[in-house]
Amino acid sequence: MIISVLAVFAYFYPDKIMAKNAERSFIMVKPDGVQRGLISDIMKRFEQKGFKLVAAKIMKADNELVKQHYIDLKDKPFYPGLCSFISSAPVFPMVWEGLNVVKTGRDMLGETDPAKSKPGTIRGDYCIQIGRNIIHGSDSVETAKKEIALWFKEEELVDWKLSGYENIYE
Ligand code: IDP
Ligand code: MG
Repeated sequence: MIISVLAVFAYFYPDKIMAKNAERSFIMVKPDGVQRGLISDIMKRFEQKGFKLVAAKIMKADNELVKQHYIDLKDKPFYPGLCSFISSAPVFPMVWEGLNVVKTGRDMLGETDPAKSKPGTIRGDYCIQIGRNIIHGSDSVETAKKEIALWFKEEELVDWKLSGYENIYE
């Protein structure tokens, strides 16, 4: 019954279904991950999962950009050190698209503290301490929108169709 209601919904409102599949997350390899040569492995995990890469670049972020990115943490004692570390060397920001990519992306990253992250997650597999946890991922769809706008210009986001789309989504 639920399936047929969904099928009817999908038939009449294909754009709504597409919109869900077009959720975007801001994922960034931090300087420690870049220096340790982990960009390709991280990209591979998102790509093989079935998510679509919409934007990516290597860049050195200035301190103002990083301070804005982490503005919600401005009262934390680690905020100055965090901002100077993230702006100290190149980072690799990306935008990935797909159904529930924000939540699934966070699951793929693991916990903020690598010591609490399960093996099989990115932080569980590749790092040890919280201040060198190699990767950032948006924590909500709203945050993702803000972060994408902060790090990328509209023209850097590539609109394209994944040829394997029908083999990823029902
Ligand atoms: P998240 O990256 O898992 O979303 P947040 O709480 O948003 O975690 O913190 C942002 C980043 O700040 C973390 O990824 C980590 O690099 C750093 N951080 C968080 N808590 C601590 C801490 O207690 N000591 C040092 N660095 C921290
Ligand atoms: Mg966070």
